[in-house]
Amino acid sequence: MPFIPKHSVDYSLYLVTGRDLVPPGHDYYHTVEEAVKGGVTIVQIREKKCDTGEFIAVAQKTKEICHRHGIPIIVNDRIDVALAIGADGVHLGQTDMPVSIARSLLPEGSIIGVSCNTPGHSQKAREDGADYIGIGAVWGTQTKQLTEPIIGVRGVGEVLDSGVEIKAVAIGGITTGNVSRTLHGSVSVHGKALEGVAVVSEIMASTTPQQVARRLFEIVHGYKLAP
Ligand code: TZP
Ligand code: MG
Repeated sequence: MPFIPKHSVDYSLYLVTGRDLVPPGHDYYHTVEEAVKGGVTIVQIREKKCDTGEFIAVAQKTKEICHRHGIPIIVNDRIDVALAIGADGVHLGQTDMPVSIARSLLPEGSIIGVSCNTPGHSQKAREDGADYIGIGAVWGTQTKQLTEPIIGVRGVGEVLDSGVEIKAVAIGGITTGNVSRTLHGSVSVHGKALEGVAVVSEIMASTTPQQVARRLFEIVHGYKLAP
């Protein structure tokens, strides 16, 4: 059974890790902990360049930080790693394991998120029983080699509408400078809004991750109180 009950998960500020982005002289675990102290509400561990043993070791230590602060940890792509460390859930791309199979393998109560880029994706994620969706890329990003077009805030609104009951975060190029525009501009024609934003480099590459996370959280929180 995951540590964090899924009904209580707050998607306001979703940190996706990027170990290689941490500035020289700064420590990855310290960056994550500082960001959590600043207001990150959920963490996804994303490792594209290491072997399974290292992934598990880094994920385990990252989980300990998250759980010490009472927030969930989600593993990108790898169900086996999620099971190995007792994560709260997994995040799946469009070409990863189908939601139904992931659900059957993971403990009851696990969180499953899906990356969505089109209204068809979010409709399917909802039908498949995903818990949340990540929509993007909303802006240009250096962090990931994109295989799909950048969809902008208008595109995010369209994807939001089709997956209407699922909680959603936007991802891709989100910074303290554009987070407000991202939230306001993404509201769909039917009034569906984002639950939060997911960021990688704005926090991971910062020399002051706690301050950056706090600023992002304040903006998201302010928006949710008075949209
Ligand atoms: N999926 C879509 S864009 C992206 C992912 C994982 C990377 C976002 O990184 P950043 O640094 O917040 O632009
Ligand atoms: Mg993937």
